[in-house]
Amino acid sequence: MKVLETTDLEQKFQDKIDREVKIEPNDWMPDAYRKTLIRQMSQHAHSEVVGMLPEANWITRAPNLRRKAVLLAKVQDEAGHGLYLYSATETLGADREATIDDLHSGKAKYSSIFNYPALSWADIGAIGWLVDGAAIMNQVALCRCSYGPYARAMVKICKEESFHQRQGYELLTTLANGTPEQKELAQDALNRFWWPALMMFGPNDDESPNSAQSMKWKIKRLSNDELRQNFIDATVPQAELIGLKVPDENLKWNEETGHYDFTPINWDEFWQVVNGNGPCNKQRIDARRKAKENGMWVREAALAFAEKRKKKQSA
Ligand code: FAQ
Repeated sequence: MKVLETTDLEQKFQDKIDREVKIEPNDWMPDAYRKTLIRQMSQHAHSEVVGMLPEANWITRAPNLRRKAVLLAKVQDEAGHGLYLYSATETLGADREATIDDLHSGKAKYSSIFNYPALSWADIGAIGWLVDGAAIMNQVALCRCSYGPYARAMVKICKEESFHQRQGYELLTTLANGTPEQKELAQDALNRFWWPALMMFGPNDDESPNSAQSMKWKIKRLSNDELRQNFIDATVPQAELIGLKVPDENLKWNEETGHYDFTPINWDEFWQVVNGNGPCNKQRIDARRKAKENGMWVREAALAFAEKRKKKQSA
C-alpha cells in the first residue's frame, strides 16, 4: 500500500474542502488548519463567556419581571454557547483548562466588544440588537465552515442568537417609542455601541493576516469587510425604522454599489482595546479569574466524589 507523502495528504485534504466535504475530528488535517481552528474556536468560546459579564450586571436591575426573565435566559444561553464551543475545540485535541488559562493570562484574545461597559438599561437593548446582530452575521457564514463540529455548533447557536437579536431590538424599540428621556437613552446606547460593533468583524481585509488562508480552507466563507458591509446594510434601515440616528455623518446609500458608504473605522481604538487597554479589559479578566478561584471547591468536590465512586466500583 502506498504511504502518502504530506504533500499528497495536503492535496487530498484541500480537494475534500473544495468538494464541500466536512472535515471531522479523526480525519487527517494539516497542523496549521488545526491550530487556526483551535485559535479561532477557543477565542470564540472565551467571547461567549466574557460576553456574559456586561449583561449579567443588569439582571438585578431589569425594570420588570418579563425583562428580567428574558435577560436571565439570554445570559444562560451565552454560557451554553461557551460550553459547546469549548467542547468543539476539544475535538481538535486542545486541553480545555489550558485554553482557559490562556484567556486568564492574557495570551488568548476574546471579542473586543466586551471590553466596553453597559452603562444604562438601553445598553442591554443595544447589545442584543447590535452585538448579537453582528455575531449572527458572522456565525451564519460559520454554519458552512469546513470543520464539522464547529459548523454544527454554529447552527444551534445561531438559532438562539437570532432570538437575542430580536429581544434587543424589541427593547430598544420600546425605549425609542417611550418618553423623550427613554428615547435619549436608546440614542445614547446606539452612539456608544455602533463603532465597537463594526469593529467586531476584525481588521480590514488588507490588514487581516489570517483571512486568505482561512478562506482557502473554507473556515471563513466571507471576508471581514464583506460581513461588516452586510451588517451595516441590514442594520441602518432598522435604526431608521425606530427613529434612531446612526452616529456617522458620512453614512450614505450608494446607488452604484448598492451598499451604504461609511466613515473609515478608528483602528487605533480597536488595537488599543484588543491589546488590553480598553475601558473594561482588566475588570473582565479579573472577574473570570475570580470565578475560576471561587468555583475551585466545586470542581475539587466533584473530582473527589468521582474518585470515591470509581474505587467503590472496582472494589
Ligand atoms: N476582537 O486575521 P484576522 C458574540 C484578532 S460572539 C478581538 O482578521 P481572524 C456572542 C484576531 O483574533 C463574538 N480580536 O483574524 C455574544 C487576530 O489575532 P490572533 C465573537 C480580534 O481570526 C453576544 C487578529 O485580530 N465571535 O458576540 C477581533 O481571521 C452578546 C487579526 O485578525 C467570534 O469569535 C475582535 N473583534 O478573523 C455573547 C466568531 N477581530 O488570533 C454575549 C469567530 C480580529 O491571530 C453577548 N471568529 N481580532 O492573535 C471569527 O469569525 C474570526 O476569528 C474573526 C477574526 C472574524 C473575529
